[in-house]
Amino acid sequence: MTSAALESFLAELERLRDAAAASLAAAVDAAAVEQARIEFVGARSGRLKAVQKMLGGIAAADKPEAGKRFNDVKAAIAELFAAAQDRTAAAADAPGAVIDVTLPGVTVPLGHLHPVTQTIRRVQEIMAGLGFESVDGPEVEDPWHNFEALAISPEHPARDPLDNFYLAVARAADPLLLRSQTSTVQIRVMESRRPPLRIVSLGRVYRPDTADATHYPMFHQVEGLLVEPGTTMAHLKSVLRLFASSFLRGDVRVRFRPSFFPFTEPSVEVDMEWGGRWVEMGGAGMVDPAVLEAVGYDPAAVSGFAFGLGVERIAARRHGVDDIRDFYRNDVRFLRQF
Ligand code: FA5
Repeated sequence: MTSAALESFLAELERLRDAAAASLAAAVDAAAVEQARIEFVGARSGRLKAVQKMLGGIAAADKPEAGKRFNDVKAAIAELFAAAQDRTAAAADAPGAVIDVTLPGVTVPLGHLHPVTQTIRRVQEIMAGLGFESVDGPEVEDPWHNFEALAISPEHPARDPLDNFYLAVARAADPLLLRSQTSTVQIRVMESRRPPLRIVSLGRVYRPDTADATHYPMFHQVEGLLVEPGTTMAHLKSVLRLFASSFLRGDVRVRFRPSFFPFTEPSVEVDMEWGGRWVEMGGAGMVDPAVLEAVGYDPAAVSGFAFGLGVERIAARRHGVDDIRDFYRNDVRFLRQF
């Protein structure tokens, strides 16, 4: 059992340590630190010395414990002193010091926007010039906006759980998923507005694709939608060609190849020629009348076009990057180049 003498010795040690810490924390200059030094660790009448004297009254069996605790507190106080001395010395340097304005400054390294973000902003800027307003949509979607309103039927393979990130938190009767395409935003905008419409939406989409030079499981798309009376494929091609020429800086040719998307009719794959090579950039087509009906528009009165391009793909094309995984490796030597 701990003896009463040891207990009061340890309590005294603790009080001493706390008092020294408080006193040093309050010391604003070297003189105050020196005063605290004399009070606590002064060789003749310091408080530490007084506590040390109490050691004599401690039973022999308790001595090792008492001695160890004494040394610990002594070391802790010494550390507090060193820190307070450094602090007050640094402060002393500051206010009175003469500032030499001719010394070279310290350069603060500045970062910049990620190339994918730069691409998104550039696309928004170009499309704004063509009258397209930029809008956002949620990344967590319901099957209505990701599939049904886009005429993707329940048995369509695009809905397969192996091709989508369904969320485990959702209820079976009420599933949710990370959107697999930005075409969801077409529906959200058409549900809440009346034509005429010209919007672009740029954002993240998710697919369980294996990463390779042209695929990543999280990537970005640019969705474009125009709904106005009398819209034709010629308008679609002109807009894409104007966009491509501005974005890739040159007279870029655009080619359509017949394709299929459940929500456009006719549907095309969009290729762009750049540096003598044709590259697939995305899909497009005339908004299917079934989609116009699903959002309450009259397909007899309005028509529209839509397109969806891969942001990483167009960024890679623009900058001569041949592996889109480089955008996400976080290697600053690569990112610094943009
Ligand atoms: C679509 O996603 C359609 N929503 C496009 C569309 C919009 C068609 C409007 C008609 C009207 P697709 O699955 O082909 O289509 O993807 C479009 C583009 O996204 C591709 O051409 C490619 O550039 C890019 N892309 C697709 N998967 C990946 C991936 N895993 N990583 C990076 N980019 C991808």
